[in-house]
Amino acid sequence: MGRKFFVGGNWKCNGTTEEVKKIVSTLNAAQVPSSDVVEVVVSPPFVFLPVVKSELRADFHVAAQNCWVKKGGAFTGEVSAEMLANLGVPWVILGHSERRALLNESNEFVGDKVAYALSQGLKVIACVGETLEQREAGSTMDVVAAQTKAIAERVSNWANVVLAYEPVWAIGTGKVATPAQAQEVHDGLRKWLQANTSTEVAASTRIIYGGSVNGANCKELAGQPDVDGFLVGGASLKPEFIDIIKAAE
Ligand code: G2H
Repeated sequence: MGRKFFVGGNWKCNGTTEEVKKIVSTLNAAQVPSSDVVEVVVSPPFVFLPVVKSELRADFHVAAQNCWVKKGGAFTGEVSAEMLANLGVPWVILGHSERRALLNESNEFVGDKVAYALSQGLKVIACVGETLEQREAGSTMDVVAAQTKAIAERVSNWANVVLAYEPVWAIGTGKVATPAQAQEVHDGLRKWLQANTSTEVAASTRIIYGGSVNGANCKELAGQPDVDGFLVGGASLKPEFIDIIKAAE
């Protein structure tokens, strides 16, 4: 089964209204492959979701960068999956390593969030990835498998899940994984899905790479058989994001 290339732009905690509008107008003017070839999703901070959603071209979509783990209520400062669905936000990024590390989000908590967001009709970009210490200790596959297992134990339908492999040592560091390093883990994740979910899920689930992807390194990474797209941070705030979208071709 063909997996449509997926390019996500994670704007993280950046931007003013003016800056956000400027990025949107650059995206709107860009000549990119058709939505039959590439799925493009940008993820502004919560407060900018409505303006980006209303001004962004119709063939690109938006994602939130997080949502609460269960139904909304007395959870000060949180944003619920129901609210995102109500706003017509189709996607949410969950389990980003910055949240796992800085906000102590455990594998189980991330798994619960993924399951709840899916139950509310959202599509999920679920992030996994090892630290440098874990890589050097030879435990990369064990780490990403445990992170994926916590999701798989709570989710039976993977149709609305994109798995993002983001090695922590490559995030925002300019130190991108080599194409071979990315392919090795993506292949390992697909084999894990094959063994622990189903042949169909393993064949159809997009596994995208994130961590210092830019206009110069995207093409070679995109050429790897199990790299089905990217989750882009820093470069998604710049015009070179267009070049990364074009790596789908
Ligand atoms: C990884 C990535 C986007 P960057 O966090 O999710 O960020 O491309 O800046 O490394």
